[in-house]
Amino acid sequence: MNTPSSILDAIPRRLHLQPDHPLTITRKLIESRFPGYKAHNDLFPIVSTVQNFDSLGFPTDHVGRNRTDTYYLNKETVLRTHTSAHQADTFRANESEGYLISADVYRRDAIDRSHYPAFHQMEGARTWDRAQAAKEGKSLAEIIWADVEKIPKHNVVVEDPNPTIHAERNPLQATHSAEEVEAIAAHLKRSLEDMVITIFNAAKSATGTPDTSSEPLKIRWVEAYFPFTSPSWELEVWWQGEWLEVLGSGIVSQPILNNASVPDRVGWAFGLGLERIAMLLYSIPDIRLFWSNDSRFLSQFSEAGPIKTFVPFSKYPACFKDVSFWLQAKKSAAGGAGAGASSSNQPPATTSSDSATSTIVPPAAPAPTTPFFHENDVMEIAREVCGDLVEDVRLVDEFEHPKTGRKSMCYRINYRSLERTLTNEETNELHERLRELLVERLGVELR
Ligand code: FA5
Ligand code: MG
Repeated sequence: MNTPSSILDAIPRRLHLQPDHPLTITRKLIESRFPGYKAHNDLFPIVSTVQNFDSLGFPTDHVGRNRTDTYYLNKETVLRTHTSAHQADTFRANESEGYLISADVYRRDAIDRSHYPAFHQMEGARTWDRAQAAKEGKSLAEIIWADVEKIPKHNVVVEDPNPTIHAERNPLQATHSAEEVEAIAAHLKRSLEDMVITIFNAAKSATGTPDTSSEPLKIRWVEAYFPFTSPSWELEVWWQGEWLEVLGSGIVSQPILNNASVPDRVGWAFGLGLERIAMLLYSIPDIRLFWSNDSRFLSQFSEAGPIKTFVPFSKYPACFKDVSFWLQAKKSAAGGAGAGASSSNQPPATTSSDSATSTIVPPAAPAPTTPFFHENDVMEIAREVCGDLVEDVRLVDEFEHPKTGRKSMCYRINYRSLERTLTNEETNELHERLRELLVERLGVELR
């Protein structure tokens, strides 16, 4: 069990179901772009490691399974780290050609304006039946292309420089033809582009400014990797001067469908961050706001009225403090995971690589004598000490002593409340407590 009470307290909140909450409004707006897809919004967040990992083909040594990344309740039970945990069961139920699953998910993760340890995802999937196509005397690709035509067209230029299939980086599955995958990919991409463009247009009309004054929408598809799709892609949106990853997606691994007793079905799936989309829709600047009970936040959203851009109540001053420490002992050749087991196939200049499920290369297992250090443990301690008073934690310096081989890290903690001005005394106290806990829990030596 590595799940703190602050995380357990988030479980009953069910923000995506709260009337007039921005996540509810965002969810409903997205759902409206997927007519005929069966929506599941009430699936229980505690799942087995089989559901969260094994059913999706995660290798046994995948970093996503680590206690540094996932909240465990016991050895075989976790807080779901993604809505994909329900893929196998939902495919098995076989109730509809398309489905959507919106739910709270939990991860030990970075701390910044677009990352929170409890957040919400929406999963979507659409499959077609090979046997049905054969009965109709048509090819599967033909049927899918006809469905592609039913998705609203748009004229936004989308950056998509890579081929749909790439033999090494983004391979075709053995049982699929290139023709089928081109059709499924077109259906997936056009569906999701339509969704993002709908959100963007709603956001644009929400500001009340004429078209010419707002920035044009910039979106791009990048290659990705997931154990449960191939080929795979992520969709990124240009947001506040950076590429923001909003979703991962791909062609569903056929073994998942086979194991779910629907071997004739072929299709796509995606998983998006609901907060990320809501931030685009309302211009919400910080992910912590979604959890706020402050009426200055909540009163700004209504399901009945038109969408209106969020007006920040005054921005309170930030205060940053650094903490530097030596890692416990001499670094051995095996090294441990080090800071941020991030995926290696991300393009540069993305706000964040949301890699908990997509990391390809597991880090070398730490040698038994090497103390294990993972950045997420620093994040977790910062959350525990500061709650929502910490805005951002980032590594600002890292070096290895040339003689001793000891490693030193320096993290910058940015303190800011969303609701009031913090006093110096208060931040000093928080920072002092943070320093103490780093020593106590991680055995580091402060510098
Ligand atoms: C996944 O979770 C995959 N299950 C998505 C998927 C589904 C791929 C189906 C293929 C098929 P990823 O770890 O990248 O992928 O997370 C998906 C999205 O969740 C991200 O793009 C991002 O929008 C959001 N997200 C990830 N981590 C956080 C976080 N800590 N806080 C807020 N949003 C996050
Ligand atoms: Mg990702």
